[in-house]
Amino acid sequence: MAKVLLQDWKEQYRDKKIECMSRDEMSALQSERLVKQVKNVYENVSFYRKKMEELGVEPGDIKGIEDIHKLPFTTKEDLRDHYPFGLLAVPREKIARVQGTSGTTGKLTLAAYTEKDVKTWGECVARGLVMAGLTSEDRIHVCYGYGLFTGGMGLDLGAQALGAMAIPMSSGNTKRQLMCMEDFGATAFGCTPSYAMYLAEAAKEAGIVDRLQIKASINGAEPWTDEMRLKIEETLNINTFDIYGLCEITGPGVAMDCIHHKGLHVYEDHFYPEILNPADQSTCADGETGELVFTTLTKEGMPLLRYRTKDLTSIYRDTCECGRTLPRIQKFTGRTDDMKVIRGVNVFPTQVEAALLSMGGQVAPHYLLIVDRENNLDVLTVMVEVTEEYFSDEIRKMEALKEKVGAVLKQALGVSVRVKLVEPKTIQRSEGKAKRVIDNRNL
Ligand code: DLL
Repeated sequence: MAKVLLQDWKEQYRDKKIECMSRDEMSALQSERLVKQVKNVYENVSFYRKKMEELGVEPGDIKGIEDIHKLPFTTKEDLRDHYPFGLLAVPREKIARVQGTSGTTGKLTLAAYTEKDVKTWGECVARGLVMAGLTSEDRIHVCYGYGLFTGGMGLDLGAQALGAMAIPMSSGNTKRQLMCMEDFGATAFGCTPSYAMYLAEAAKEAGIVDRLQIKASINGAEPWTDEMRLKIEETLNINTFDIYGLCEITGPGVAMDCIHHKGLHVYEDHFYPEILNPADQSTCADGETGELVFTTLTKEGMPLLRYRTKDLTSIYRDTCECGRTLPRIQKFTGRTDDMKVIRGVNVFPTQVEAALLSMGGQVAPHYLLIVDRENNLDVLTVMVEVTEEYFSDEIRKMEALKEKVGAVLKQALGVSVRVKLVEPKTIQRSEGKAKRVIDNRNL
């Protein structure tokens, strides 16, 4: 535990040439890579040849990155339709690794990587680890799950590329996690932010925070707010960093934020980002929220053109205070599919999180949204945990707190909610991605 203050931070770069490249040079590099990639998928992936033919586009029409809008989109449904290996651009024996993600229903989404893709993946994660101030001397405790999910393997590959020590804990068994963290002298850890919060609370409760040597945590795989970041940082006295990725593009290591926390730097030399209006797919201006769409510029195994992530964010391209010119996508507000429309109002779980954390410690950042339909009307119930400190048997006190939470949430969401206060530690903790919404409406 050794949080470094911004004024004492010494910025380091894994690949300064790329990370601080001028816009013109980056565009030239992206153009060269895109032209090559389009030719590759046209020749080797029948799905893309067909899609391009339907649009009347030939590889020769793509002369540079500015022509990207002429290319077809790819959706998760396309991946499902061609599951498991229908979108490969290389013979199957060239695939060195598959990873996946399990949706809540149906088949999983599978992604395939060649040996070179795996190397690029590790290199991109290592860029982020260096951004978090880590070096080959660090010991990185990985409590993302190992398996088809990319979290465990991704952080592990990054640690390997950096030459750091990887501690492959995988998820689960919090007591054992904390014991190993302490015994092995881990200096950094990676897991979902909800689990990081849980681990932090457990470490505090066990009275071991001072004995840990952790200085940074690398958290991602689900949306979280700045308020949650500050809470984890404060509890463990560390710096935390937001890491983003998806298995279709590469796992963690598509983007990560630096100490300035002004958005996540996208490794756009490999993954070209566009922000598009979800309604008509027109390009959003910088700073305007839309759907994040990626084209993989260097991927060999399963390259994707204009992949619709369904993640909502905005982008800024000015140079960051850390010196990087890599564009910054903002903390995610949610996904087009985890947004709930309650009586016509768009509601994201992260809005609830930010509002609860603004209440000065009366309630914990553990919550669950339950959506029902009663008499043809949407009803949103928010289950909220009261902290040990504020929990009371006095009904009057709890009623007053409930009213206060209701007012704060109504103000934040623009829609009234039913609040259900629950005792500390009653909302189920997740060791992976937290489930924040239950929608019973059968929409
Ligand atoms: O969640 C990869 C990952 C693992 C990222 C570990 C970071 C750390 P998937 O299982 O394919 O891959 O899920 C991808 O998770 O489209 C987002 O909706 C969400 N997501 C990932 N990182 C973040 C983040 C991994 N930092 C989906 N903030 C993505 C918000 C995130 N959402």
